[in-house]
Amino acid sequence: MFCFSKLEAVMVVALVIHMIGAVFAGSNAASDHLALLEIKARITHDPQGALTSWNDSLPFCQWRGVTCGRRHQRVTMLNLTDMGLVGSLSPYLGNMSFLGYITLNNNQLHGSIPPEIGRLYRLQVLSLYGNSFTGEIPANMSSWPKLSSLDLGRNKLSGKIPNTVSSLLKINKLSFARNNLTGGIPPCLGNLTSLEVLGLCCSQLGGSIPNSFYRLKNLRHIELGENDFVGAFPSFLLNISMLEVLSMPENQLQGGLPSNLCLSQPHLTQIILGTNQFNGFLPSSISNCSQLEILDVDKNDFKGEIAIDFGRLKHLRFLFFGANNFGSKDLDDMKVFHSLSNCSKLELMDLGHNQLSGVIPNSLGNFSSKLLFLWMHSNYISGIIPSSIGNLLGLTRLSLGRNNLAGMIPESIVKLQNLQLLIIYSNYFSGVIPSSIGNLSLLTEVGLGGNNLEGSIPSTIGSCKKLIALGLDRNKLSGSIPKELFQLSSLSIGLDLSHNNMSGMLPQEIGNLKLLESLDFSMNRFTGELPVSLSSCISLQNLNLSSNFFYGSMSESFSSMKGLEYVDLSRNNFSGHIPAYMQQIQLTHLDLSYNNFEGEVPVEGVFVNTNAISIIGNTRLCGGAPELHLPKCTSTTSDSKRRTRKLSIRVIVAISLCSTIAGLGLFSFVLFYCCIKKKRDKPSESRLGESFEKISYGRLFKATEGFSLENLNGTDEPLGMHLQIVDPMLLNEDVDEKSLISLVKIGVQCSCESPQDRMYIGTVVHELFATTVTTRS
Ligand SMILES: *[C@@H]1O[C@H](CO)[C@@H](O)[C@H](O)[C@H]1NC(C)=O
Ligand SMILES: *[C@@H]1O[C@H](CO)[C@@H](O)[C@H](O)[C@H]1NC(C)=O
Ligand SMILES: *[C@@H]1O[C@H](CO)[C@@H](O)[C@H](O)[C@H]1NC(C)=O
Ligand SMILES: *[C@@H]1O[C@H](CO)[C@@H](O)[C@H](O)[C@H]1NC(C)=O
Ligand SMILES: *[C@@H]1O[C@H](CO)[C@@H](O)[C@H](O)[C@H]1NC(C)=O
Ligand SMILES: *[C@@H]1O[C@H](CO)[C@@H](O)[C@H](O)[C@H]1NC(C)=O
Ligand SMILES: *[C@@H]1O[C@H](CO)[C@@H](O)[C@H](O)[C@H]1NC(C)=O
Ligand SMILES: *[C@@H]1O[C@H](CO)[C@@H](O)[C@H](O)[C@H]1NC(C)=O
Ligand SMILES: *[C@@H]1O[C@H](CO)[C@@H](O)[C@H](O)[C@H]1NC(C)=O
Ligand SMILES: *[C@@H]1O[C@H](CO)[C@@H](O)[C@H](O)[C@H]1NC(C)=O
Ligand SMILES: *[C@@H]1O[C@H](CO)[C@@H](O)[C@H](O)[C@H]1NC(C)=O
Ligand SMILES: *[C@H]1O[C@@H](CO)[C@H](O)[C@@H](O)[C@@H]1NC(C)=O
Repeated sequence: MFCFSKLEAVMVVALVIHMIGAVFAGSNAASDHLALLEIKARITHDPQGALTSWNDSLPFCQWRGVTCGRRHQRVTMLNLTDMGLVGSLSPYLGNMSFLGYITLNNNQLHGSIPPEIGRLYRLQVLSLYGNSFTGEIPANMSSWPKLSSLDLGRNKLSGKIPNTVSSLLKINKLSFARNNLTGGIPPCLGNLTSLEVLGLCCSQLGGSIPNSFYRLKNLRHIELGENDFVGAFPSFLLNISMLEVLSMPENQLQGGLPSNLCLSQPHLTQIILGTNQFNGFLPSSISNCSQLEILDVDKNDFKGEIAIDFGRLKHLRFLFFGANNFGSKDLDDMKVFHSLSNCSKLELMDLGHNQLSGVIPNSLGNFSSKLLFLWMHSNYISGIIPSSIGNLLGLTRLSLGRNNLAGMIPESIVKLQNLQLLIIYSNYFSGVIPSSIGNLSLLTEVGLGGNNLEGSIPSTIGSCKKLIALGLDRNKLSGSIPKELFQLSSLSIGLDLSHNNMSGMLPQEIGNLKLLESLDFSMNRFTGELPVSLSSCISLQNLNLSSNFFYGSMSESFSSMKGLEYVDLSRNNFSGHIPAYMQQIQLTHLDLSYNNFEGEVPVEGVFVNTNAISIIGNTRLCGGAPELHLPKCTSTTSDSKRRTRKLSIRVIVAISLCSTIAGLGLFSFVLFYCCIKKKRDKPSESRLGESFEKISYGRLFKATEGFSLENLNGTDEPLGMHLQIVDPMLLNEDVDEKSLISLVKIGVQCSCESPQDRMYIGTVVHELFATTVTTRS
């Protein structure tokens, strides 16, 4: 018989607990020491020397990033955040049984998360954000009864979210954002009733948002964007009164929004529902979200009057209503501006691509001077631009294209000294282009096409030294092109003067446009021979000179424009032979019709594809591909000799001219091979009008290949390889490359938990690049 006294019993129990503890974790100070050494051994690269202190000259409790408990020499905290460590994570980590906090954020740890970590039953915080862990989320979490924060965001984890996550009953913050997870949200997540922050954005989870979430009464942030979720707006969210951030953009959610949204959610600061399939009216109850800073419903199918009383949303900073069907033909939709005049913090406003009508009220000028972007293109707005627009001193981007606006371009825009983008194409503006446009020295993109503007182009335009795109097409402009325009060597995306009534000859200065990709002077009354200096426009991809009175033959030196893809010289009086170098250029379209070209049509290159070329209306051509059905060439030897002589004279003229223009030829070739090999998007009108694009973090993330710092810090690869930027100037200038790096670093710091960052990055990208960032193809 065993018979213990009370004291003995207590001692035995204590001993057993001690033994179990020791056996279970294999644990003592020595094993912690060993585990740390094993962790260090798996680090293959330590750029900051963060682990040099991990050596025998110091007790391990004093090693950098290691914290021990006061009473015992056991590791309680391991914090190796932002150290750039490369390597994998040792399973020995699971032996440090006193660990309460593990934060290894923003390193480059790869491989799987060792399941042994599941043994750390004292764990309260586990944060592995911003690494490259692969494999699945470790499933055995049931031994983490104290875990309050689990962040595995921005890794490369795949597979499903394990059901065992529902055993984390104390959890406040849970993020698996920015991984490659699939298989939907497990409904048992609804059992985590302590949850305050839930980040699941930017994976491929799919499925619907589980109803069990109605139990998450303590939620403050819920971020479910970019996951292909389907279904209706989750109505249980209306019962979560502490909610501050509601973010579900870029899914396939549909149906209407509940009419009582916001009524019991006084703390909401962000409602982000952009790029879904929501429809119906936007509930006016949103007026009750008086703390709102971000309201993003763009790219949905909302309709009708914007019946929100913005006067009560005094903290509003970003308002994104673009690409919906807002508007009511009868009501004056522009009265929304009256109620917006109290929003003194408003920075970005996008109402573009809707059905809004009405007249912009004079109270526009009472708007926040913080307003940076005013985007209202593609609506039915009529009337004039009130001159009070000159009060919006902060404005950098103004897009009113594709509306029914009329009257003169107000002189008061001269006050908008920060303006970079002025897009008002496809309206009914009349009068002259104000010469004060030259005072807006920061302008990068100007789109005035498709109006009734008349008079000549003011020579002051030459003061807009940062201009990269200028569209003055489809107006009634006359006179010749001011020489100052051709001093703008910044022009890169496009110069479009087509469909006007402009005249005169093209000056030699056109050769300054070395970065220009698209030049369209078609449908005017230009005349003369093409200046040989055109051959310096080596970035040209798109050249349209059709329907003018140009004459003369094609200079041999134009063969330097090797980037040409689309060439239209039709309906002029060009003569001479079709130059053979056109066979060598990778043209996709060549229109030489209705000119006076003569002689043999080449048979290689673009001339093989008779669908890509047009040569009709040139009566003296012969030969070419059989499909052209041209007469056989009967050229005599003397004829062809004469031809070569003529050509060689031209070549000599071209060469000597070239060398007088400061040896441009060689320079051109260098530039060509440095810059032009990078493939860029084709320029188009839409580029001008819609270059404001909110770039989601996800897209930027993909574009930068996960902001991969290892590549960005290295000097061997140019940045252009990671981010394809449509503005070539930026690729040529160190300053902007630096800005890009800092941008990308902001991106690295920014976590999914902050959609402001998502917006902010979109804005910054936009501010920096003026154009769009596209994913590398
Ligand atoms: C060991 O760590 C100490 C303290 O950081 C450091 O001064 C010393 O250089 C380290 N020794 C080695 C061999 O890395
Ligand atoms: C972890 O280290 C980082 C950087 O050294 C520091 O900013 C952060 O506050 C630390 N975290 C904890 C919980 O001590
Ligand atoms: C978790 O899994 C690992 C490996 O399978 C195992 O070593 C560990 O004991 C498990 N932990 C728990 C609490 O089940
Ligand atoms: C994500 O997972 C899918 C399969 O589930 C795979 O095809 C894809 O390559 C993964 N993407 C990344 C970026 O790991
Ligand atoms: C979640 O809680 C419900 C009861 O609310 C229970 O039936 C269910 O088993 C729980 N699920 C998990 C995975 O724990
Ligand atoms: C919201 O809460 C009320 C009462 O608290 C309840 O009647 C209602 O069903 C809840 N709605 C949802 C969608 O959970
Ligand atoms: C705002 O909430 C109050 C009650 O708190 C309600 O009477 C009012 O109608 C709401 N406003 C809107 C526009 O829904
Ligand atoms: C602006 O706010 C004031 C009080 O702060 C309020 O009286 C006024 O009605 C508001 N204006 C608009 C247009 O809502
Ligand atoms: C603009 O604000 C001024 C005072 O700040 C006010 O007098 C004027 O009526 C406002 N204009 C409009 C059109 O609201
Ligand atoms: C525009 O610039 C010119 C020359 O720089 C200057 O004389 C003129 O006053 C400016 N106009 C305005 C309205 O600022
Ligand atoms: C175009 O300009 C010419 C003079 O250069 C003028 O005779 C003609 O009327 C103009 N055409 C139009 C449509 O304005
Ligand atoms: C704990 O870690 C495992 C690997 O996960 C090792 O195999 C064990 O030897 C180690 N135990 C001790 C006491 O260090």
